[in-house]
Amino acid sequence: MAQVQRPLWIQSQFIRQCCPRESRRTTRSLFSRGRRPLTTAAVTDNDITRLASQPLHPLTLADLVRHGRSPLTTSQLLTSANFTLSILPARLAHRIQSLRNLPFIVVSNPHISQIHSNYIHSFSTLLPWAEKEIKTLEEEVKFAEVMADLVQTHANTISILARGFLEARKYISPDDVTRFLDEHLRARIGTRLIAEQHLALHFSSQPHNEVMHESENTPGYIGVIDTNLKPAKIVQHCENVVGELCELKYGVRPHVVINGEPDYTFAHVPVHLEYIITELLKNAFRATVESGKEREPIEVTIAPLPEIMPENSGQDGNERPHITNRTQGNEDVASKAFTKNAASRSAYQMLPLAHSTPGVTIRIRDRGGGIAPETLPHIWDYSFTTFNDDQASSSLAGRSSGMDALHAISGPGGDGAHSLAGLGYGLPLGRAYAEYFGGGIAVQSLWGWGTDVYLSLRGVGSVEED
Ligand code: ADP
Ligand code: K
Ligand code: MG
Repeated sequence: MAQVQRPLWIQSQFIRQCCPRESRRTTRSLFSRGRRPLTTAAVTDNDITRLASQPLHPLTLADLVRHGRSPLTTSQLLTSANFTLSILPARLAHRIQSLRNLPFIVVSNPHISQIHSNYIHSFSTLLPWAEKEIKTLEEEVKFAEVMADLVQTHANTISILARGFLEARKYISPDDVTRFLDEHLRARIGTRLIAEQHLALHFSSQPHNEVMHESENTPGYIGVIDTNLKPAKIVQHCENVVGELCELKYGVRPHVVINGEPDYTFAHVPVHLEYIITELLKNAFRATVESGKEREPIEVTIAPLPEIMPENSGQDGNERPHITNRTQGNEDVASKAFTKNAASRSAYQMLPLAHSTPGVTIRIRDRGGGIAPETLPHIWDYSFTTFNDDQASSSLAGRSSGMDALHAISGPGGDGAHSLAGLGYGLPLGRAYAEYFGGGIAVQSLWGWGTDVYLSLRGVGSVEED
C-alpha cells in the first residue's frame, strides 16, 4: 500500500505505551523532534449534549480484530479509522457529562478539573472530524496523530484522579467515588483500546518503518492483541519490576515460583495482563515482607481452563463460562467476586466472540498473613488502602501533571506503577481490566496465614471465526 510520511513522535510515544516490552525501542531523540499542533474546534455545551445523546456502540471483539488481518490494505486502514471515529466522540462526550455530574465542589478540585480539561482538549481535537469520513491516507495520518495525542493526554489519569478524590474526600462519599471511578476507568479501558488498536494498525501498515520493531508486523499480533501471549513470561517480567520496587522500599524481596503450565499461551492484550499481574504481585510482595516471611516464595500457578460449555458461552459478555471439574474449587471463589455487580458493569465490557478460547486461571499464593476480617469488605473500594497515610501520600507525591513525559507512561494504568502500594487502586482497577474481556479476580484470605488471589482471564479469540 502507499506510504505516507508521519511525524516520529507519535511512533515513539505509542511504542512506549502500547507495545509489549520486548518490542519497545524508543530513544529520547525521537521525543525531541517536536510535534505539530493538532487542529482543534471550540467545544460548546451543545456539541457535548448532541454527541452524548448518541448511544454508546457496544463493542465486540470482532470490531477490534476485523481490520487487523495482515497484510493490511489501504481500505482496511481507512475502515478502521472511520470505525474508530464513529465510536470515540460519543464516548468522550459521555465522560465529560459524567464528570460534570459530580458535585460542583468536587469538579472544582484542581486535579479533577485537570481531567475535565483533558477530556475537553481531546474532544476539541476530535470535533473537526466528527460526523465526517476519512477518505485518504493523508487524512488517516492526521487522524492517527489525533489518536496518539488522545492516548498521551490521558496517560496520567490514574494518579491525578487519585489525588483529586483524596483531596475532595470530605465532599463525596466513598461509595459515590467508587461508582464514578468504576464507570470512568472501565470506559477509559475501552476508549484507549480502540485508539491504540487503530494506532497499532496504522504503524503495522508501514512495513519498512525504521523505528518499528519487527514484532509489530509479526504474525501473532493483531494490533495490540498478542495471540501467543505467555502468562508465565509476563509474570517473570513483573517479578523483576516489583522485586526492584520492593527492594527499594524494604531492602529485601521475596522470590516467585511459577508452576502449573508455564508454557501455556493464549490471545490477550499484553499491557492489560502486565498491569494486573504487577498489581497482584505488589500486594503479595508487600504482605510477605511486612509479615517477615520474605523467605517464603510467592507461588504462581498457571492453570489453563478446560473447554467452555457452549450453552454458557453467551454473547452478552457478562456470564462466566461454565467450567468443568478440574478447577471447580477455584472457580467457586472466582465466580463469587465476578458476579457481584456484573450487570452494572456490562456496558463497559467487551463482548466476546461466539467461540472465545477458554482462557486461564492464574493463582497467586502468598504467605503474607492474609487480610484482616475488618479490612476484607473494603479491599475493592478505590482508594482504600492499609498503607499508612504518610506512605500513601508519598506514593502520590510529585506524580501528577508536571511529570516528565518520558517517565509518565508505564502501561495502561499509567503512572501508579512507581510505588509498591498506597493508591488503593490495584485490586479494583485490576479487576476492571480482567473483567473487560470477561474474566475476573477473586481474593481468598486465610487470616493469619496468607492470601490466594485467583485471576481468571478468558482468551480474546479464536479471531478467525469472526
Ligand atoms: P494498595 O495496594 O494500594 O493498598 P489495593 O487495592 O491493591 O491497594 O489493595 C487494597 C488492600 O487490600 C491493601 O492495602 C491490603 O490491605 C489488602 N491486600 C491486598 N492484597 C493483599 C495480600 N495479598 N495480602 C494481604 N493484604 C492484601
Ligand atoms: K483498594
Ligand atoms: Mg496494591
